[in-house]
Amino acid sequence: MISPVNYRFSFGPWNIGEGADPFGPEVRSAFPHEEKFALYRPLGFEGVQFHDDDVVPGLDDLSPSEVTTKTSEVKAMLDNQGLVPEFVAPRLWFDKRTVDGGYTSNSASDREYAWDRTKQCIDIARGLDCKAIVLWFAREGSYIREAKDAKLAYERLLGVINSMLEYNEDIEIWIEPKPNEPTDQAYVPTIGPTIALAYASDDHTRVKGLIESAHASLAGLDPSDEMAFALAHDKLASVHLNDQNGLKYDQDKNFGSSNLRSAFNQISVLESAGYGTQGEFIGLDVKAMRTQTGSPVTEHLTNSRKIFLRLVEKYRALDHAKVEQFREARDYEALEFFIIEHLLGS
Ligand code: XLS
Ligand code: MG
Repeated sequence: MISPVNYRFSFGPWNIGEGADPFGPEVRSAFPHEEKFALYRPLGFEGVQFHDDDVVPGLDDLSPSEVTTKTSEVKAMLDNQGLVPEFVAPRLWFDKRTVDGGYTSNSASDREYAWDRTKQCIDIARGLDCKAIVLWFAREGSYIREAKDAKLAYERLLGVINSMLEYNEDIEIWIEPKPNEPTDQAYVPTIGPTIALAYASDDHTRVKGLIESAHASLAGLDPSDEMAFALAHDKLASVHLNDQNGLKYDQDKNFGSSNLRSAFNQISVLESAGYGTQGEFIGLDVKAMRTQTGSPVTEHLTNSRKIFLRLVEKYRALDHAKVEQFREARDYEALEFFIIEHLLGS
C-alpha cells in the first residue's frame, strides 16, 4: 500500500549554526536565535525541535517565574508564526555538573541537578503545549568502561524514566539512541535497548524511540532496520534524517548525500508502515559544511528536504508488484539491479 502522507518537516535551531567544530572556532557570524523561527515556514518547515535552553536561554540562572514568562513568550511566538513545537530535550551535557553524565553520574549532587533540570524541561514543554520529551543520553556512558557500574546505570536510567512518567501524566518520552560521542561508549546505543527500557517502564505506551540515521550508521547498523524495529513495536515517534560517511566523527551530513540507496530504504520503511499518518514529523538533524559562507546558511536544510521528497517520489513510482515477484522467486540479483536502475532513472 502506498502511503498518501503529506509529510511535515522539523529541525532544531542548532541546525543553523556558525560552523565551529572541535578543531576551530566559528566561521560565520551568529544569526540571532530569535530570528531563526521566522525562517521555518518560508523554508518549508513547521515543526521546531527544541532543547530546553533553546526555549529559555540561560535557564539555570533564572527564577521559576522568569522561566515561565520566557516560555509563554516563545509559545506566543510559535503561535504567531504558525509553528508546532515537536519536542523539548533537556540539555544534559553542557553544564559542569554533567561532565560525568546526568542520570548516571557517579556524583549524587550531579544526578540531582540532572533530575531538577529534567523537571524544568518537562514544565517548559508543557508550557509550550508540547507533550514530547526527547532524551538523547549524550554523556550517559563512560570514557573508560571501568568508571561506572553499568547495571546500576541502566537501573538509574529506568528510574528516571519512571519518575518522569509519574511527574507528568501527559508527557511521552522519546529516547534517541546513539552509540558513542561524546562518550567512548554510551548506554542505550541502539533501538533494541531503547525499546527494552520502554517495556520495562511503568507505562510503555508513553515511551518510544527516535531514530537518527547517522547514529544508527555510527553503530554499524542500517538506519532503515532500526526504524523498522521501532515501527514493529508501534514505537517510532520521530526520525532525524541525515547521513554519515562511514564510522567517523558524527557528521550530520545532508540526508542521502553519502548513502543514497540507504536513504531510499529508510523512505521505503517509513512509507510502507504509514509513518506520518499520526502526525509524526520528518525531522532533520543536519549540519552546514564549514566552507559555506553567509548568514544564515540554510541550503543544507532545504536540500535535505528536497532529497527526501524526491526519494518519496521514487518510492511511489516503484513497481512494487515487481519487487514482490523478485522476493517470491528469491531472485535478489535481479531485485538489486531493478532497484539500482530505478534509482538511476532512465
Ligand atoms: C545529538 C542529538 C540532538 C538531539 C536532541 O546528536 O541528535 O540533536 O536530537 O538532543
Ligand atoms: Mg538528533
